[in-house]
Amino acid sequence: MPPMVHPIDLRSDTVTRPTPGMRRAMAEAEVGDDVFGEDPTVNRLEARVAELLGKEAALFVPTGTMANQAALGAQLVPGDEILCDEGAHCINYEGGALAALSGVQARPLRGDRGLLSAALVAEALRPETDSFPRTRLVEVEQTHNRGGGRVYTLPALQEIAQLARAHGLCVHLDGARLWNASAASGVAARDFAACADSVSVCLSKGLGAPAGSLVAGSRELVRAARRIRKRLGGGMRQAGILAAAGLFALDHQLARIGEDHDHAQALAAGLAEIPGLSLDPADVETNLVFARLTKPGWDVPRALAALRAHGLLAGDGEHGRLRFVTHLDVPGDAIPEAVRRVERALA
Ligand code: TLP
Repeated sequence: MPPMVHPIDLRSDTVTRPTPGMRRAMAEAEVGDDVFGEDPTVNRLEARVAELLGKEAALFVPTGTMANQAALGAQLVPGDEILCDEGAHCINYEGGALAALSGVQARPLRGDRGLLSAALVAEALRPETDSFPRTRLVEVEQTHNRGGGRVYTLPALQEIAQLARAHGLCVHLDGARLWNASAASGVAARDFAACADSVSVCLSKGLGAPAGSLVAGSRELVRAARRIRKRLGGGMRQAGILAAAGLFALDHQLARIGEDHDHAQALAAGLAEIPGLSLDPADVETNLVFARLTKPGWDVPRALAALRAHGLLAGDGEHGRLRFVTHLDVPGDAIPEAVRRVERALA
C-alpha cells in the first residue's frame, strides 16, 4: 500500500473549514429569532455588508444560489427575460431555479470569456412588441467563474449599467467573488456595486465562512427578497451563529484574499510547464485556474481520478478543462507540492 498522502483540495474555495477563532466567534454569538428581525448578529452583518456595498439594506441568506434567485425574483415577473453571459452561474449551476422559481427565461450572450460588454447588450435589446418577451434585467458575474475568475474593469461595468439604465433594465451583480475582484483590481466593492440595482455576495467562498450570502440593494428590493427567502424556506431563526462567522471573516480574512491570487499565479506558472495541460498564466486574474487537458486519449474524468490518486483534488472545468481554486486552507508552500502531484498524475 502506498503511504496515505493528505490531499490538497483545490476543487473550490467553498471547501475551507472555519478556523478556531471563527468557531469561537460563532460559539459566543449573541442570537435571536431572525425571522422576527431580532437576531442582533444577523442585523449587524446585514448593516455591515450594506455599508460595504454602499446600498440601503442587505439580507442574510443561506447560499449564493438563494441570494441570486431572491435578488432576481424580486425584480422580475413570469415571462420576463434576462440577458447574461452563456456561462453565468445563475442559469447553469442553480438547478434551473430561474425558470422553476421565477418563470423567467434567459437570453444567454456569448461574452468574452464570461464578460459582457455594453455593445453586446445593446445588440441584444429588443423592440417592445406583443411578441417579444420583456427584457428586464442584465446579469453580470464579478469575478466570472466559468470565465476563469475574470474581473470586469470598473469602466466596463459602468458602461453596461449606463446602457441598461437608459433602456429601463435593472442590473444584477452576482458577486459571489466580488471580494476577489476588489482585491485584484484595487476598486472598492461599493464602486462595483454602484453599477447594479441588486448585488449578491458570498461569505462561504474566498472569505472562508462555512455558509452564508447576502443580497444588497434598495430597502424596497431587500423587502421583496426577504419575502422570497421566507418562501424558499431560508428564514433561519438563530442565524447569528452563522452571521458571526461572516463578521469574523470580514474582520480577519478579507484583507488576505490577495494571497490566494498570488498562489493562483504560482500554480498557473507551474501547471503551464506540465505536458498534457495547456493554459496561459496571463489569463489568471484571481483565484481560479482553468487548464485545458491536452494529454492524448485522456478525458477530464480520467484526469481528475488520476489527480485524486496522487493526492490532488481538482474540479471539472467543463469544455475539456480542469479547474483549480486557491483558498484560505491552501498555504503558499503547498503550491509547489500541488504542481508536483499534478505532474506525476499526468506523467
Ligand atoms: N459556485 C460553486 C459551484 O456551484 C460551481 C463553485 O465551486 O465555484 N455565483 C457564483 C459565481 C458561484 O461561483 C457560486 C458557487 C454561486 C453563485 C452559488 O453559491 P452557493 O454554492 O453558495 O449556492
